[in-house]
Amino acid sequence: MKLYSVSDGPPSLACRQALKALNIDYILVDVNYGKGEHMTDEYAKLNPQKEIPVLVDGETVMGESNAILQYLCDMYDKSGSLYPKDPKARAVVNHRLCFNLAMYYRNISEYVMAPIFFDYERTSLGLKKVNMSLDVFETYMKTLKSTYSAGDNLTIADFPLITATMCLEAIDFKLTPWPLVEKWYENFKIKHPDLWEIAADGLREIAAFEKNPPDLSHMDHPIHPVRKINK
Ligand SMILES: N[C@@H](CCC(=O)N[C@@H](CS)C(=O)NCC(=O)O)C(=O)O
Repeated sequence: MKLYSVSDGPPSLACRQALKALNIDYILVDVNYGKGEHMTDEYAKLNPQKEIPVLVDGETVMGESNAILQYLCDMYDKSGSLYPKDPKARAVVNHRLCFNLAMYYRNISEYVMAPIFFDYERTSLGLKKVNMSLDVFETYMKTLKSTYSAGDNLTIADFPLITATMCLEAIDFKLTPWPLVEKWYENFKIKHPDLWEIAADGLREIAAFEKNPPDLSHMDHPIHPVRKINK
C-alpha cells in the first residue's frame, strides 16, 4: 500500500493517523507541494483533482481523505472500533466527517492555510466563519457529552477534526472560548501521543511557515494567486 501525502497537509496527516492506528504497513510517498509535484499529468492519473492525499492499494486508487479513512477501516479494521458498524453510531462518524469537510476544515483552511501559502489576507469574514465553525463544533460536543467527537471512543472522525484544529494552534489561535473543543483536543494529545505526533510534525511546519512564509513565486497555480517576492 502507498500513501501520497504532503507533510503539512491536514487531510494527509489524518490518513497517516488512521494507518498508524490500524497498524498497517505502507509506503509513504512524500509529495513536494512547493515543487508542484501534485500538479503534473502523471499525478492527475492518480487523482484527477490534483490534490493530496492519494491512497494506492492494489487496484484501488483514490483521493479524498474521508473516503480513504472509510475504506481503510472497512477493509482492515476487523474490530470496527474506529468506524462502528452499528448504523446509528456510524451515522455520527459520517456526520462529523462531512461537517469537517464541508464546514470546519474548509473555513480553517481558507483562514489559516491559504494566506500562508498564497496571496490572500486573513479577513474579518474569514475569522467569522472560523468562529462560527467552532461554535457549531462546541454545540456538537455539548449535545453528545462525549470524550471524542463522535462518541465515547476514538473514531476516524477525530483524525481530520484534530488535524484541522492543529492548524489553529499553529497560528496561536486560542480555543479558550470553546472549552469542550479545547478539552477534546487536549485529551487526544494525552491519550494518543503517537497519533498526535503525526499531527505535531505538521503543526511545527505550519507554525514555521506562519513566521516565514514559503516562497512559491515560481509556482504557476491554476487557482490561487501566488505571492510575488521581491528579491
Ligand atoms: N477534499 C480533499 C482535500 C485535499 C486537499 O485540499 N489537499 C491539498 C493539500 S493539503 C491540496 O492538494 N491542494 C491542491 C493545491 O492546493 O494545489 C481531501 O480531503 O483529501
